[in-house]
Amino acid sequence: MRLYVIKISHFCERARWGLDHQGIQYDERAWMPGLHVPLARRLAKDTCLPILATDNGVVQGSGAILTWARLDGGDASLEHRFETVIGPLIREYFYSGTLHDPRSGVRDVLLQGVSPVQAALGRIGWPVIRHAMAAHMAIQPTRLPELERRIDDELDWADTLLANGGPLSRDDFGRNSITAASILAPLARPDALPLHRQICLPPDMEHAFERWHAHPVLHWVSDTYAQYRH
Ligand SMILES: N[C@@H](CCC(=O)N[C@@H](CS)C(=O)NCC(=O)O)C(=O)O
Repeated sequence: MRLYVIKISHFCERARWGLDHQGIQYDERAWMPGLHVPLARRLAKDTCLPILATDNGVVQGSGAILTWARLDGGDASLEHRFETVIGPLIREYFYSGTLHDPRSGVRDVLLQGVSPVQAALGRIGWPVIRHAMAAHMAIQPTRLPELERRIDDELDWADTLLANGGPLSRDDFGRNSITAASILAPLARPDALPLHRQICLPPDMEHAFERWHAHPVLHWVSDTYAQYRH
């Protein structure tokens, strides 16, 4: 079995963690952003990663992969919010602060783990890739304050979710915890995901990270990684 990923993607981490948690063996193949579009289309219906290729066909998308791995117990509204609101929001925030800046190191992080040919193509084609990514996700440094405010709201919501002891509970580790912890991981930067620490963020973003550090849900993410992600 093979899991196709963009290494730093939090959606790919969600699928990877689910498979690991279920004790499913696979090998991982990293693709560079941009080239993943034609490569994914050759395998599956959509251009999205992660894709899991099994003996019986392909499974595309982190939620579908968790379901395929029989990781049940997901709360539909929690998953919907993390998949369609919080996940994309965090991604846009990261790229808005880093894609345009060669000092951020984001290019090298995005090329980690890809084949030497893809890495060479990625370095040569970076101006085009960067441009295409920015256009595809409406990435602009001027959006940072707006995105930061929206992340504030989502972290408040996630704090409340955790405090209420509903689908996200400190005492119950499973699909909901894997979903929330992996999607929020870029903000908590746990030790288990060193790539996130390799990106150099502008000072305004680092200030936001310091502020966010006070959110109980991000402590919970770090604790959950330390306890369950080996
Ligand atoms: N809802 C999907 C989202 C996956 C997603 O957005 N993957 C990104 C990588 S972070 C991707 O493949 N982006 C490229 C594209 O959509 O063409 C999931 O949970 O798997």
